[in-house]
Amino acid sequence: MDSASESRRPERFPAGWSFGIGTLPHPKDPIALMRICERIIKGRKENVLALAHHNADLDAVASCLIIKWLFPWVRIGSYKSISQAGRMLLSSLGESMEVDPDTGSAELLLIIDSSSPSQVSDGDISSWKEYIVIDHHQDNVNWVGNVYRDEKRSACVEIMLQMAMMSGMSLTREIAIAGMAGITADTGRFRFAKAEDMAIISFLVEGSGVSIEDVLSTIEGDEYFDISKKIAVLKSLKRVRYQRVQDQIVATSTVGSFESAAARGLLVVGCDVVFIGSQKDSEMRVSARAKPHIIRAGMNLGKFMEEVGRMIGAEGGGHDAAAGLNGKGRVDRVLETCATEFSKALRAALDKDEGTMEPEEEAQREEG
Ligand SMILES: [Mn+2]
Repeated sequence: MDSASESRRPERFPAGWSFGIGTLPHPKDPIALMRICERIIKGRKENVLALAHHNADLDAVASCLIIKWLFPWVRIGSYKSISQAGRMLLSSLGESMEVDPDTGSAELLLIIDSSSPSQVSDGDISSWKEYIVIDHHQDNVNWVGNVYRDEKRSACVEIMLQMAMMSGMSLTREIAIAGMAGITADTGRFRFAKAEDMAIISFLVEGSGVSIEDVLSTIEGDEYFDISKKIAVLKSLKRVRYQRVQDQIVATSTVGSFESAAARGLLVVGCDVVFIGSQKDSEMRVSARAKPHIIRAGMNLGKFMEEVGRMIGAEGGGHDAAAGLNGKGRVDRVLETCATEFSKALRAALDKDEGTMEPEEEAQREEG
């Protein structure tokens, strides 16, 4: 889309923005957010760096981009790596982002979408001169100092949109695409979206002329064109092993890479909980995903993976429906432990719901 879409901008957003129902929700703390904008503006002759978390996802990349468009002197970067989807968004917008930028030289760091120092550093931030955290995670309690946290926002990029509006920047096609990409990703493609998120999307679509398809094709393009990802998902289907717990399927499989794409694939075809492993020499890694009804039954994958990690001497943790584990060892054994222990716990949780005991289900196999 080009200037043609500009002319479609509705007149009721003469400045391109407005706070309120159907547009942008009011900032949690407008004064604090304005102060952050002022601090960045004061730093226009300084070395200012917006830093996103390890393997920066769409929300983190989109948030950094909006900051950069708002305040062009801000450098943007990501700790260690940028996710595949994040890289696709960058290339589709003709933008780039530094990987592992030098943080010691920055006079001001803006920490984006990161709930703890370990997500943006090796844990030692003593060389940082000044930093401001802008985040939306509920568990963001690990920072000391200047933190702007709005846990009501489904995506960090929604806070950046509020900053853009406050700063008087007009809504551009690029801002709309970045905003929609961040929200689409962090709401699980709208599965967990709240009315406010949909109102923001609606506002962005109406105000910019960008379509949802423009955004989805940008962020889903890898599913059409990344042949190694497609093959990884197919291999994970071929290698699946599963056990039944009442009416639920607990599955494991292995891939060489693209664990999360494989996990998503297995959930789509009918598994309720999946553990996807990969092995590189003596290092193993497991990604776990569960459907929402498993969480509602009282299960928490983050806590579960943390416990398994403790049992086998590995690092585990994450969120309730998406978690991971990594360390040394044989991934097939770890997957077996995950499936057996999770099934046991799930059975107990479901029995508690039902008040009855089901007979043990035998593990079933389907090996390709
Ligand atoms: Mn986020």
